[in-house]
Amino acid sequence: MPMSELETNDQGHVRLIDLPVVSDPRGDLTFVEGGRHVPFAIQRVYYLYNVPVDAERGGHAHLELEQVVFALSGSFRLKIDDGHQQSEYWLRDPRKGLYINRMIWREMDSFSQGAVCMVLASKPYDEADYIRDHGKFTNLVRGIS
Ligand code: T46
Repeated sequence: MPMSELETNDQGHVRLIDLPVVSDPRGDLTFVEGGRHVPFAIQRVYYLYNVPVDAERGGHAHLELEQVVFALSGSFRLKIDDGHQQSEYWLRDPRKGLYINRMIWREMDSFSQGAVCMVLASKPYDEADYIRDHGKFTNLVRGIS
């Protein structure tokens, strides 16, 4: 995949990313390289598992962080808000990730039993990068201080 298709630093941007898959009689293998399949150098990987089916996660935006979210196993819903429009994505294919740029509000729910969510992140963990108040997020996106 050419890098030019992946340069997405504009604010307010989500999109699905397809990863390669190598299949043979032993099963499927999918791989991901930072700067090639995702539009940033990967500095952190984390995963969510043992998530109760009625749990809600997320509920915040990031000032600078870019991420790509995958359902490695099972499925869940990602609700996206760019401050102007809302959309939702059901992730259930380990070859497909949702790229989430900075300044995007995200909420996650409807985890299936045994779902595993893996996230590739552009920066180390930093609580100061989180916006956890939806009103503050909307004001920032709309340029209201
Ligand atoms: C996001 C969604 C998809 C760490 O210490 N290091 C880490 O790298 C992360 C991600 C979290 N933490 C700590 C911070 C909290 O004390 O783990 C605790 C739970 O984190 P949080 O409530 O933010 O988890 P989620 O699932 O609501 O959100 C996470 C990410 O934080 C967030 O960036 O986009 O997954």
